[in-house]
Amino acid sequence: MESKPKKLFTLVFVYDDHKRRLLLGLKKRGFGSGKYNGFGGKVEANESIKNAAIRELSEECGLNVRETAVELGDGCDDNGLTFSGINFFNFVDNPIVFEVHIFKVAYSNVKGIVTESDEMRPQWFGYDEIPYDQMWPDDRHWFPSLFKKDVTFTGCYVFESIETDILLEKDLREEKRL
Ligand code: 6U4
Repeated sequence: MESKPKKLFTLVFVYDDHKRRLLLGLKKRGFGSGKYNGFGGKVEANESIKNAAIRELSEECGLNVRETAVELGDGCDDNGLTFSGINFFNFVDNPIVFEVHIFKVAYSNVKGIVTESDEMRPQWFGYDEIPYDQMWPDDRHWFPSLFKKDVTFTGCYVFESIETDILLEKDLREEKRL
């Protein structure tokens, strides 16, 4: 996998500890359509990964990260965004590995109204009602790490093909958050 070139993506999860719920979006078109996921997409040329994450969150569900967070903590930056981990997705029949940088942000730290976009239909799910059967098969493997406050993670997943979601290999490492 290391020898394949990598393409950068972002993925942002909005969580609400007060109501114990997570905002997911049903992908309406393109890659991963019909699945629930966080909000994200490709990092554009000359764009930082973090700015791409903030842009995609806004474009896909109408929520905007504040310049200064209302509630700090959980390893977040000044604007409330917490880096959670990186997943590498290697599709055996695809020459490029997806490198997905994952962030989370508390609902109290974003502004705007949750709004459906051309790409995503947002929906809240209780922490105990995550719809894993309608998500990428790797998600149930690394989601527990996403919810832990004191770790970041690195995941490596091998899929049979870019056309199917058959997962062949999975590996997850957690690191203590510094
Ligand atoms: P366009 O159509 O150009 O706007 P864009 O929104 O830039 O697309 P898109 O939708 O193709 O990019 O991004 C795919 C999203 O799916 C990224 O956030 C990464 C994420 N993703 C890809 N494979 C995944 C997997 N196996 N598990 C997962 N997320 C995955 O949880």
